[in-house]
Amino acid sequence: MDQELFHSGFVSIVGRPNVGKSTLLNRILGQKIAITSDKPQTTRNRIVGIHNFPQGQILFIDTPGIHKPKGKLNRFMVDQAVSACSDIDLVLFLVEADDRPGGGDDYILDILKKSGVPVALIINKIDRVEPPSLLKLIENYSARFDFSEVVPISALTGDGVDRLLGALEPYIPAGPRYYPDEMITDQPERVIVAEMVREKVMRRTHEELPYGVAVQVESFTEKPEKNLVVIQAAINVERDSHKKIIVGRRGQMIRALGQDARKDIEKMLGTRVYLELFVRVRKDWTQSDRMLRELGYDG
Ligand SMILES: Nc1nc2c(ncn2[C@@H]2O[C@H](COP(=O)(O)OP(=O)(O)OP(=O)(O)O)[C@@H](O)[C@H]2O)c(=O)[nH]1
Ligand SMILES: [Mg+2]
Repeated sequence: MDQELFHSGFVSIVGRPNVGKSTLLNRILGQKIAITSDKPQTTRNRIVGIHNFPQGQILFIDTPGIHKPKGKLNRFMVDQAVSACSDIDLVLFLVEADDRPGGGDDYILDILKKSGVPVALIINKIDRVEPPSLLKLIENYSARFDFSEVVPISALTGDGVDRLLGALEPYIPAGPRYYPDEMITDQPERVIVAEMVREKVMRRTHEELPYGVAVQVESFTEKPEKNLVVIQAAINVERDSHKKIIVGRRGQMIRALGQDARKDIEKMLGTRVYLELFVRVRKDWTQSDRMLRELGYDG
């Protein structure tokens, strides 16, 4: 990279649900801005993470996993991801080291072929496999697409991530600083707070419930003299029966969710946090254009 010039570029992180895209973004930034869970379809919006280095800036775009969408919310999610596959400098196509290429990958690779952008194959979760099995996997994927780079990593342990950053350099053209260098994401604090609450719901609930949850921060009051932020957030669910589960017996579940979320939020904000959660039923909101819009899923 030319040392005289500033370089900047956009790099999307794309792949099937649950392959570790958001974990990778957090690992690159060294800070948690994107939520993660062991359930597919955790991420719903595009999230920009800003990676600064002395001579440049890379804008990484975390995207929802690309899948066959059923329903309006899922269609929104997939649109978010697909739109991050063009007009950028490089795509990181993430796959799992202990999986094999399938129809879901072919679907994404077709989109990438049409967009014509360079694509790096990033084989994630190498902590789960023995190295020889990677060769076969690389061969299988390489037969399907002409990848510009192939980089094995573990987003969880950080193994290979510095090498990945080095491999990206040639794809980052000369360009301006898009964001001030103290900024780490385009997401407002309130949005990340809401996402952190949703993450705890994703992690503690099962079946269809987590997929019908949307969180809104209703108030966010800073009390600098007390080194405290007071936050009220609503957990929106689709049904009365889901509300019961989120509240839990004698309020046990909602208390646990609040405690988990508060720890993450305190870490992010660097202050003490008083977090008040409540649950609201918005019947079948994932199917209503109006309610999707109100909850921030409106393209
Ligand atoms: N063993 C292992 N697990 C990983 C690694 N990277 C991510 N995971 C786990 O994989 C699961 C999914 O991670 P996410 O980062 O939420 O995946 P995602 O691709 O963003 O998923 P969606 O947002 O649903 O598309 C989580 O349980 C992670 O802890 C890795 O390198 N090794
Ligand atoms: Mg994600």
